[in-house]
Amino acid sequence: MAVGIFDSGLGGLTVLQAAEARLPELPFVYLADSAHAPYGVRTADDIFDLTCAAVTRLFEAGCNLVILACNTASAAALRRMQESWVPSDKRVLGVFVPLIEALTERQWGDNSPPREVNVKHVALFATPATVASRAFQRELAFRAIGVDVEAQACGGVVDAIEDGDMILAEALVRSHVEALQRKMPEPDAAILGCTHYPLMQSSFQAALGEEVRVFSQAALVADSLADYLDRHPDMLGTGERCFLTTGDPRRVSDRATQFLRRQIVFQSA
Ligand code: NHL
Repeated sequence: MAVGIFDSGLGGLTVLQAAEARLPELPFVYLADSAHAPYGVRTADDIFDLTCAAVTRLFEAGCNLVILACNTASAAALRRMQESWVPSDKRVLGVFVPLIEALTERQWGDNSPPREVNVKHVALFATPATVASRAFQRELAFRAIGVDVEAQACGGVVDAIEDGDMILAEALVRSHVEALQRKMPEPDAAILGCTHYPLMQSSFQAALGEEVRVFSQAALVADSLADYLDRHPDMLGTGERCFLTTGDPRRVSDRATQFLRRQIVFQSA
């Protein structure tokens, strides 16, 4: 049995790379819904339908555990899927809980009541759909009290990164950080809540200032996955590794090979 890793595109490969560093033997199936990306500007219903279709494909490929590496899918679809859709012998996990556990210094799966934590002012940078869902604030409220969250939808940043225009991406990051600072002058932590933003981590850090702690998902999600598999070894077996896409496999393989700087071959989902 392999672990399924889902993203709307290739940004989730950063999570896969961190998971492989942590668990070198991990069998996985990575699915990129390239035909329907970007998700970040879609409606919640649309994101729910697309994510269910993609996760169904990963179940069919033999995955009993699926990680939504996509923040937008985690924000707009995960809770609804868990409540009404995921079969009882399967698990679907998202990226927000690991981020929030790190932010609030909680152990994995600590379900004790919400309590006061060290961070008070948190800036969230994400896609418009993630910001509109308010999923981050809802998940945080289950775990912490007295934390003020200001969310900034970072329009244009993913498109600039996808186009390889890093100068534009950096200028946009600066302007989104300034917009956030007008609402919250002194955040003590910042969450990079989108698969693509870790690529701009140093620009976010520079614009926010060195004293702001910046959390980004790849390593945190990989640590949570390793913890989860320690506790549920039955979820893991042997299996192959493969990359699937709903888009054009040749084009997606070329982009992925550039992105990870190693040969990646996608097959048609
Ligand atoms: C993913 C794929 C794209 C393909 C072409 C243009 C822009 C793209 C933007 C993204 C970003 C992605 C999304 O689907 O919006 C971000 C999402 N994975 C997230 O919120 O983590």
